[in-house]
Amino acid sequence: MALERTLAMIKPDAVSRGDAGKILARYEQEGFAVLACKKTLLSRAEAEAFYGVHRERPFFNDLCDFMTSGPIYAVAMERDNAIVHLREVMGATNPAEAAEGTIRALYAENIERNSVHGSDAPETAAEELSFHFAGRDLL
Ligand code: FUP
Repeated sequence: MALERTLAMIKPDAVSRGDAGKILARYEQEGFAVLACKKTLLSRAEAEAFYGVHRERPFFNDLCDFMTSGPIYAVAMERDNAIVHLREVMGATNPAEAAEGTIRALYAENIERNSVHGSDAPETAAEELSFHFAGRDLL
């Protein structure tokens, strides 16, 4: 399987608890190479744009409040089968349904404060990587 790139975010709940390093270490253990990593605070407009696909959903406003409540880590990563593998390591959106040992089972507080994001398909991975990083940043 060819190398693939994906975009991870470590969300404000995990960053504020001091869990970002542990989550990054897990990604490295899983064979991901970190191409770029930055700590950043999303503006309201950036959060709304990033989650634009969910604009009509009832949780959209709360989600944008949460995602702008503190710094996040945006992480560009590379691995064989990166997109699917990251989603497996993350676990289900709702931590109550996340498999044992997944990041959301280990760290997430609830379906909103669920610690991590990972791109869900090649098209979104490309969009989300370029949302956070210029091509020259990916080393
Ligand atoms: P995921 O791809 O697992 O991050 O999940 P979704 O794209 O379905 O949802 C994006 C984010 O919206 C989730 F990470 C958290 C938030 N969300 C809620 O707060 N409530 C919901 O019922 C569903 C999603």
